[in-house]
Amino acid sequence: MSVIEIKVPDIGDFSEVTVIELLVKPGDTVKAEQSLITVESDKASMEIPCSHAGVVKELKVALGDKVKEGSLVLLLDVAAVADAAPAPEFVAAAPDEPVLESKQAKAPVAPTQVATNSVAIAAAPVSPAASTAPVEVRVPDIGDFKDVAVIEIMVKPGDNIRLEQSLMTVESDKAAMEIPSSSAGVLKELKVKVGDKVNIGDLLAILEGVAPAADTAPAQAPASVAAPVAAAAPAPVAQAAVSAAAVVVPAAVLAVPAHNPTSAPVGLPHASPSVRKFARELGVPLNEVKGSGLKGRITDADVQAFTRSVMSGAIQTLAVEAKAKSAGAGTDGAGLGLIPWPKVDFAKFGPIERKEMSRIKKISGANLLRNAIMIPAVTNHDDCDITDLEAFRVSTNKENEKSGVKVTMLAFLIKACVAALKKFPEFNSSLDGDALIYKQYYHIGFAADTPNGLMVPVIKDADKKGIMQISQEMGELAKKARDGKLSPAEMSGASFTISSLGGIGGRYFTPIINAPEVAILGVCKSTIQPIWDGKAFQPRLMLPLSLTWDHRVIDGAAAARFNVYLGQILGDFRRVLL
Ligand code: CAO
Repeated sequence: MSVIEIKVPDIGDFSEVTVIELLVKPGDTVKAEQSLITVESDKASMEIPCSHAGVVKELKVALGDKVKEGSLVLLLDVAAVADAAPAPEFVAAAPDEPVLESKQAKAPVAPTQVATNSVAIAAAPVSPAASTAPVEVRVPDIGDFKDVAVIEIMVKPGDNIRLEQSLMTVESDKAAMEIPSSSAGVLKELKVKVGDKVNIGDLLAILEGVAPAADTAPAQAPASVAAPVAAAAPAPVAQAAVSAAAVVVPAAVLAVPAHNPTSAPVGLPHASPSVRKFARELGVPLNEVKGSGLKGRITDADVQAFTRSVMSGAIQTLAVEAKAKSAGAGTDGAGLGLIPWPKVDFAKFGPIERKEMSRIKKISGANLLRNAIMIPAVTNHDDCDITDLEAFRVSTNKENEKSGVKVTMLAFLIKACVAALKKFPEFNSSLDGDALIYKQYYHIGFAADTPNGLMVPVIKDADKKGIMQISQEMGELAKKARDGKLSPAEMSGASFTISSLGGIGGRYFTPIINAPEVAILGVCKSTIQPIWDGKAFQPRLMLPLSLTWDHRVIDGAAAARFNVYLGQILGDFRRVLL
C-alpha cells in the first residue's frame, strides 16, 4: 500500500472556502482528475479534482469545514490502482486558465469556476511528428461553460496556423475566450461558423501539414513541474469582463459581493452565497427561481433571467401574487409592486429589426439596474478652471512627443481624485452592513467605451504612480479593453471610478455608481467660458464635473467639498504636493 495525501491546490484569491459537497467516500476508486469535493467561497464554487488515481482511504474533511490551499482533503492509496493504470505525468496549469484538450493531450476537468495552479493539470502531450495527416482541433476544456456561442472567427481555410494562434472567440454569459490552435499547420476546413453553439470536445477545424515537433511541447514534461501550460496545451484566454473565475464580470458592471458572514441555512434553495446576495439585492425570491446549474444549482444567470422575465411581464401572475401578499403588510421594496414592462408590437408602426444585445451589455444592464435602484444616489455638478493645467498638459505632450505616451486630462483627474479621496476617505469606502470599509489603497477605475460595451479597467495604486506612468497604463488598458483582451484582474479592485466623456462632448451627466464603490466622477468636455474675475470677464477653460455619491455614506456637504477641493487641485496642481 502506498498512501499519499491529496491537498487543496492553489485556489486563487480565496483564503478560506467552505466544503459544501463530498463527491467521494472511503473505498471509492477515483481516477486522476476526478472531482473529490465542492468548495464554495462568497464568489465561486469549485470542484477540487484528484491529482492521482487511487482508492480513497480516508476523508479528512467534512461538510461545512473551512479549507484553504494546502489543507488535507483525503488519503489516497495509489498502489491499489498502480498496476491497472500508472499515474500520468502532470504539468501545472497557469492560474485561471482552463486547459486545452487536444488529440495529443487529454486535459483534466478544471475546477468548476476557478482554475487552479497545481490541480488543474494536464497530462503531458506527446509531440506530434512532422506529418501531413489531417489533425482535428476541438474545443478544449473551457471550464463550466456549456453551449458557448462562436462570436468571431479569426482564420480562414488556407491560412497558415501557428501553434496556439487564436482561431476564434467564443462567448458565454460569463466570459469571452479565444480558442487557440492545438497544432500548427494549414487550415483545411472550418467546422463551425459565427453563431454556432459549441461545447467541450466539439470539432472546430481540420489542419493539414502539421508542424514538426519543435513547435510543440516536449514529449515528457517532468512530473509536477510548473511548466507554462501553453507549451503543452494552449489555454483559452479569458477576456471580457466577466469574472470568469467565478464572478469575472466587468468591474464596471458587477459589484464584487460584499462580505456575507452568514452561512446558508439548511433548506434554502441550492445557490452560492454570492448568488443569494445578488438575488436579495434584486429582491428576487430564490425559491421561485429554477436552477440551471449542476444539480439544479441556481446561478447568477438564473437570477438575471428571472428578473428579465418579471420585467417583461412574462410572469405577471407572480408579481400580482407578490403584490397581493404584501398588501396590508406594507411594501418592503422586495416585491417593488411595479406594473409590468410595456409589451409593444413595434412592427405595427413600421419596419423593425431585432438584434440580441452582447453578453456584456446584458450583464452590465442587470448590474446597472441593481445599482440604480438600490443606491440612493445624488449627483453634484460643478465646473473647475483647468486653463493652466491644460497649458501644462499640452507643453508636456510636446516635450515628450518622442516617448509615444500621450497625456490626457484623465491622467491628471486620476491623480487629483486620489488627493481628494485621501482628504475625504469616505469616498474611498464601501458599505458592509452597518459598517464602512475604508480602503487604504487607491485603485482608480476608468470607464472605457468599447465595441462590446462599457468596460472599466483599473489603474492600481494610482497614488504611487506619476502622470506619465498613469497615462501609459491607461493607454495600454484602454487598448486591451477595446480589443476585448482585459484580464479579470485588470478590471477588479477599483475603489473609485471616473467616467470621462471629455473626448466626446456634452456638459453634465449622472453616472451610476459602480457598487460596492460609493461614488463616481463623471467628466465632460472642457470649454472656454467667460469667467468674472472681479473686474472683467476672462476666457477660462472650464471642465464640467458630475459627482454621483451614495447618500447612505456621504452627505451633500461632503460631496460639495469634494468637488470644490478637486477643482482647487485641478486649478493649481501644485496643491497635490501639499
Ligand atoms: N475636455 C476636452 N477635451 C478632452 C477631455 C476633456 N475633458 N478629455 C479628453 N479630451 C480630448 C483629449 O485631449 C483628446 O484630444 P486630442 O486627440 O486632440 O489629443 C481627445 O479628447 C480624445 O481623448 P480620449 O478619449 O482618447 O482620451 P481620454 O484619456 O480622455 O479617455 C478613455 C480615454 C478610454 C476613457 C475614452 O477613450 C473613453 O472610452 N471614454 C468613454 C467613457 C464612457 O463611455 N463613459 C460613459 C460611461 S456611462 O455609460
